[in-house]
Amino acid sequence: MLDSGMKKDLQKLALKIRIGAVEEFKARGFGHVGGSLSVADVLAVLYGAVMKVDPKDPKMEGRDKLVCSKGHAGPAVYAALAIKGFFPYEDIKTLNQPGTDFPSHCDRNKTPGVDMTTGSLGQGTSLAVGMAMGDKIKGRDSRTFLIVGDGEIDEGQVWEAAMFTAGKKVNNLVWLIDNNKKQLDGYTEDILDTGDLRAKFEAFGFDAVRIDGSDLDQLYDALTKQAGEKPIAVILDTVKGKGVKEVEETMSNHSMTMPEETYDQWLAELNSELDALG
Ligand SMILES: Cc1ncc(C[n+]2csc(CCOP(=O)(O)OP(=O)(O)O)c2C)c(N)n1
Repeated sequence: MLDSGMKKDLQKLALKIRIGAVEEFKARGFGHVGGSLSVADVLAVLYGAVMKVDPKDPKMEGRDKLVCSKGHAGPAVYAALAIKGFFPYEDIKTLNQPGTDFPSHCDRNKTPGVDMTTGSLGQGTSLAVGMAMGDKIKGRDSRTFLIVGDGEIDEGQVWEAAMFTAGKKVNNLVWLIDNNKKQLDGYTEDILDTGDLRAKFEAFGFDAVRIDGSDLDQLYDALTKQAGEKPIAVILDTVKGKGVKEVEETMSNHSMTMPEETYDQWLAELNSELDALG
């Protein structure tokens, strides 16, 4: 359970991640807004309170790792890493521009602190299992956190990786499903209903839990839980576009192109929430 000081710090961090991502979109004019905003809270808890990382030594042996398999949420990851001090904050505003180290999708060869290249949905899951297994084999005390989209899990590869994670008891890998109910062009339920995700992961042999993915206390408890023999899967009930009212209320909020004034308006809302926290 978070104490009140820590909770406030994480609330602020989540807002700063949202602000960072929106500033990136503003600089580029467009981007994957909805799916970046829905993971801001989990990223805040991971980078603010859970993960063992060193911004001065991004490849530190024994660090915890993040694989954002829904690689289009890169802008939120970059904001979290910038705030953490991996690189100058201003750099993230080169998002998706020629020659940038901040492409629209995560690239481990470009961005310090990004642990795996992703973007082709599904593939990050198998890569994360391999990374976590490698750590186990090497006897490293490190965990890998894997963020997967609820649309992404339509990819068959995801279930192969899930079966392998549970079957081989890769319990230093934590699966985080961003269940924001939407994918690129509609509701996940309409495109291919995922059914009861917790039951599915349990059936595969996970210790699975379903939480409010924007509730910092619930996130902290789930992410700091010591895994037993079974690996942990956390189904995060989230909202696509979370934290910016207009985005939450826009049906088609996967990739958005907005005029500068709109981004400024979103930033004003987020900054006033941040100010209110003191
Ligand atoms: C293999 C593959 N197929 C298609 C795409 C195009 N694509 C990018 S994001 C996306 C939707 C993903 O939905 P979800 O995982 O729910 O992401 P979120 O809603 O959280 O942004 C699709 C189909 C892709 N990147 N990779």
